[in-house]
Amino acid sequence: MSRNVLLVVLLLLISPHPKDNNNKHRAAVLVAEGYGMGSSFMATRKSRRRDKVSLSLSSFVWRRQTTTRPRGGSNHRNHNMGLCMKIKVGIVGLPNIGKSTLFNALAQKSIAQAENFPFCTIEPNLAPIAVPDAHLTKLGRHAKSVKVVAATMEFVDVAGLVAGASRGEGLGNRFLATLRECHAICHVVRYFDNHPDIVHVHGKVDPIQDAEVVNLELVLADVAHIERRLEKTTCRDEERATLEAILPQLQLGIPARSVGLSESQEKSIRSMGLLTLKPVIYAFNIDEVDFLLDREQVLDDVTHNVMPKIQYCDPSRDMSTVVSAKLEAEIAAMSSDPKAQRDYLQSIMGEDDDGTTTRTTTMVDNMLCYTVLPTMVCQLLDLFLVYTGPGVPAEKSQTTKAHLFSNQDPPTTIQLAGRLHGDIQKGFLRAEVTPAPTLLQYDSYNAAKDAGGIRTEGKDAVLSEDDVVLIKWKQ
Ligand SMILES: Nc1nc2c(ncn2[C@@H]2O[C@H](COP(=O)(O)OP(=O)(O)OP(=O)(O)O)[C@@H](O)[C@H]2O)c(=O)[nH]1
Ligand SMILES: [Mg+2]
Repeated sequence: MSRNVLLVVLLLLISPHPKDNNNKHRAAVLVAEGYGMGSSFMATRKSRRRDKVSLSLSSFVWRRQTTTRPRGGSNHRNHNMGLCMKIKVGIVGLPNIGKSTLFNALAQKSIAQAENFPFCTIEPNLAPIAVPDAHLTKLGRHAKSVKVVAATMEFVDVAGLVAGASRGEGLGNRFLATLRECHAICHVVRYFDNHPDIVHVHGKVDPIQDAEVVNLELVLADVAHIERRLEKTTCRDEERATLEAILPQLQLGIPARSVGLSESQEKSIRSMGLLTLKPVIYAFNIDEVDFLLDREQVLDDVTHNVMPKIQYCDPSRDMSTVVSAKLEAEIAAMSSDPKAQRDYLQSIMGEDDDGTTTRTTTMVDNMLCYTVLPTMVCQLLDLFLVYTGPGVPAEKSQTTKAHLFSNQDPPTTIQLAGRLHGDIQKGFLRAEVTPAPTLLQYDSYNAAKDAGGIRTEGKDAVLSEDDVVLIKWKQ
């Protein structure tokens, strides 16, 4: 019996969850998708290490199938980023290229339906994704907090875009309004081409052309949006002049973010939510074996050889990364513990041929989409974190919390107080402020205070990155 057939038979026989009717189908699909050892996918893999990794991947799927644990369900200005506004990132791309799979990997839960047919997603899926944070856990421990609460940004998974979407093709304009509310765009591009059974709407995998189709639709959607706005008599002065300046550029295929608008011009058209004005991260969805073994090489290739060839993008401003949506979603479904995920990935990657491993723990942490993408969004939108909780008497609160702000509109202490609670803002007396690394040098908050490591500020003091803030207020 071939290894493939054996794998299918075993998966079908030892279904861990009698109620899970999808398991049989899923087992067959997984093998068909190339996880089985005898597939042509494997045959094309020459190197021994690659074979080893692929073998680990097939046993990874095996373990995943036998687990009964239930699945849970810059250079850009951001004038539309109010102090209290939740940062939103829209996931776009052609249909059936792994957007929902990536969304599930980001959320670490199976929220969005991800199936092998185009337009699987109709209604947008939303999930808060934690902002990677170097200080929060340490601050929580330092303050003996019972709970730490990470800052989050919301990722929105929408329906796939096809050529003509701006004119209503596919699911058309239905979700463009959702995207207009987003602060940044994560453009997913299919880069894995070793799974012919995963339907491609153009019949072949061509990352450059695929990205261009989507980009062009965003450009055309903006053209139509601007033309409609210019017809209105309420569009006047700087807004009109700015839109009139952008329109011919868009018609040449230049995204609004590359037009070189002044701060005031950008402000004047803020409410339009132009899609091509939003900063973009290209997430190339690569083959799982490449992701595990050649991630840096593929990343280098997409950055230097693919990105510059994509039309209607701006390689000087847009960012790019590689993800392995399927693998990352599967790992998330296996365990929600980042350490277990990391250990598992390290075990799959194993050692190099010379017996050494070049993948440090940090490197593994930094390759997963739930770390990489929110970090890139922070860079693109120039966001930073401040913390509250340390110094607050235990009887009042035992939570250390991170808050996300924009460097282009940094908060004052009184504004932070307002975000915490209206009463705290109303009763504001003063604020104690210290950078997190400074506070962490002392044994406790009081020790830092006694040693003069904490400064006192009034209500108009502007906060900066990593500040730990204690607001003193009267009830
Ligand atoms: N082999 C492989 N398959 C993938 C990968 N990412 C997604 N898929 C598969 O591609 C199919 C489509 O995935 P989805 O996440 O539903 O794609 P989508 O872009 O959300 O599709 P629409 O919602 O229809 O636009 C599913 O069968 C996934 O399992 C990947 O990285 N590798
Ligand atoms: Mg989808």
